[in-house]
Amino acid sequence: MNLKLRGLTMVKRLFLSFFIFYSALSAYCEVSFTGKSGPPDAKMVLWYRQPATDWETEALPIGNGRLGAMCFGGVKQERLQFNDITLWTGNKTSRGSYQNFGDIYFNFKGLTAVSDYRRELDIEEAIARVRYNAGDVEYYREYFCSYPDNVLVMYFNSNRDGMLSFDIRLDDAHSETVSVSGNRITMSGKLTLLSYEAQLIVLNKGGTLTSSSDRISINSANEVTVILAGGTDYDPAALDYLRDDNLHGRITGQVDNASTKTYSQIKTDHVNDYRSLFNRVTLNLHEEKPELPTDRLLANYKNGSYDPALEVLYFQYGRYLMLGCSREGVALPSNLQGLWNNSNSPPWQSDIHSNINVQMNYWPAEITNLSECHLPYTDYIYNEAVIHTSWRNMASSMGCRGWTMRTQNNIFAYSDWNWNRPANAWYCMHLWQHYTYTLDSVYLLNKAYPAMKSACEFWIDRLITDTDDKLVAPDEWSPEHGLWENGVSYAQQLIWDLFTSTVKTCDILSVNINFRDTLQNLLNQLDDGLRTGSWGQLREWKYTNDDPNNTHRHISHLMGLYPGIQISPFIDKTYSDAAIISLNARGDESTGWATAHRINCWARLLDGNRALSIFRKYLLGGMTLTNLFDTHPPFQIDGNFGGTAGIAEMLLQSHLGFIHILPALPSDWSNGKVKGLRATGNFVVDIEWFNGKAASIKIVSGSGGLCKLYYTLVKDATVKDDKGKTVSFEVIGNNEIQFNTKEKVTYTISLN
Ligand code: FUC
Repeated sequence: MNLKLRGLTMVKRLFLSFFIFYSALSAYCEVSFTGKSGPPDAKMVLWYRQPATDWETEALPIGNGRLGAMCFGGVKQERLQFNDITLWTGNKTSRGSYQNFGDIYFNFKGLTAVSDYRRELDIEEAIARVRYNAGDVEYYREYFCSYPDNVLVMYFNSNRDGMLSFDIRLDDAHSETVSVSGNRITMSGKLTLLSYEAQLIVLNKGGTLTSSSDRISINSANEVTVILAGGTDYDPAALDYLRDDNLHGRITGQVDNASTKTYSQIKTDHVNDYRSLFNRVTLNLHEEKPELPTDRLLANYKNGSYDPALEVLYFQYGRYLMLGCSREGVALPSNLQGLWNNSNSPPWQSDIHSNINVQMNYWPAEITNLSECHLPYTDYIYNEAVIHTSWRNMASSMGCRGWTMRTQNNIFAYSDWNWNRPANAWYCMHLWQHYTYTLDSVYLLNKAYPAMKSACEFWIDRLITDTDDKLVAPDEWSPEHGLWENGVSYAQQLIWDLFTSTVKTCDILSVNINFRDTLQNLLNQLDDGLRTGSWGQLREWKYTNDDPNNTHRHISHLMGLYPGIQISPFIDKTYSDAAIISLNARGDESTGWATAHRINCWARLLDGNRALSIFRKYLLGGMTLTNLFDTHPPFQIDGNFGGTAGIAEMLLQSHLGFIHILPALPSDWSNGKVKGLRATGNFVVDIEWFNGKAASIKIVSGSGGLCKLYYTLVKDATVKDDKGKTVSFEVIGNNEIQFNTKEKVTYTISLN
């Protein structure tokens, strides 16, 4: 009896599981897929032979620095989930979280079988595409977020007239009312503080357009363009964070303006704008264009088939993502997910996380020649440190001038979780770095220096004299583990960096000489956070002993190695050797961003093979999803940016004031060419190398001035200007020369 019952239950269970499985697949299986599409024409492209079913791992991101979307490429139903980087709940007194904006759904009529399906993300043009055949009709779509027009554009076409029939719906992620009027769908609502609105407009050529209460229907059109604008009333510089304008009027204007242009005009303007930044850098590792779709390429890579084509694509994808979530004019840095988020309660609120994550998002900005993309972060720092009061109030709550913060931060300067006081110095590293690459002294004076000076004042008031007579930051932490104590290496190294760069700033600007001298005196007495320990390691704490078996993801005591400038084999091998011991003990395997930090550290230690092996095994080959998003897990974009920076750092370094060519070239990349990387001093550098040796170097001088160049036996090189005239140089050593440059002149250095 019992057995019989159990038997029946099992049959029922089997039936039920089959039913659930079948229902889950039915959305996908309603359409049959046949044929195998070949690769797209573009070289820098992610492509797949099936639609995305999962947002996090498969959908493809597009963005213009403020507005972004994730594209699924469904055949029966297309979905674009979209975001605006300012759409947050919370306010000045509550954390809130970064929000999903909504979804745009397209339901296609009458399609049951398609062949040669392909969806792609062309990162040469920043356009996502979908194409397939149904019967004898070829369908194609294009999606992009235009920076010049500030809209999301979705375009549908086919090779025969009258073949496009579908419904369009707009879903608000906050279930507010959506209204349809003619060819326009509008949604709007209010969160804790901010109001938001999105509008889309549908423009069809041929066929008919009808609308009902919740959708717009297109029947038998030849071509359809859908334009969406969305935004909030957030203003990063206003004291109440609210923009004093008519949100509805602004969004209406954006959609209307864009819809006066033809699709091809909007697209041309978008592509020209995007290319003017993206095309500055090319990397060539003698790779061949892959015949395999990106998911297959990645699966093979994870099994040890290290195709350099995927490595180059990953490098450029980091630059693409930077352009997608951080563009000039938006004074908000990219968050933990850049700007792509499908949840109203995302992990860590998808916040501005101050103890490595937001900084890592900007590691590739200068070196990969996207300096303008650094500005949303530097503007944000200026606004919060100088204009607003929250960060300054946190400092004054400790009896200090200046500004500081905690670890988790929303876009209204609300800050919570553990104190991260030294983040002020780390943020200032970015302010200073932007200057060292651009030599923009107006920016240095007006934007960087006020925030840097104020951060110094915080530490002037906060530092105490330790038992060894050194100045230390009291009661600090090494993110994110261990005890709170005085003189933690993380804090000391960052304060050293802040004081050092601020002294240089005063010298460059010839301002506040007394303040400069005070800082210099403090610097002389400051504990610089560098000391070796009993097992040869670089100590993480001044008092607590380091555990050689500690494999924590954070390596906060190596700030001075990367991204800082304090630890280098060129400066003092005692500390760079100790850093090697610490890094070995921590291990290569970690979470997404943490592997990226290790890659950059090994590059700074001039060990390209180690850097590449971590990249291959643990970042690209470990913590990378099918859509090439980095996973912590879950998806967190910092690792993408850290990975891109790491590759650049293997090919060029200039943080010590000289341009070091191929400082950490891995032996597996023995032949290659990189064009357009940037060095400090406002130089742009191209390098071509064969058999592991640089053959020719081109340097464009952006501002004139002395160019110091470091490379094996560079003393035997010849240097010519762009008229072919030999340029004389001074030999500093076998491997280092220096020569004067003129603004906008290109120098060619030939090595024997
Ligand atoms: C840092 C890390 C965590 C996570 C969080 C968003 O605090 O330690 O692992 O990445 O940021």
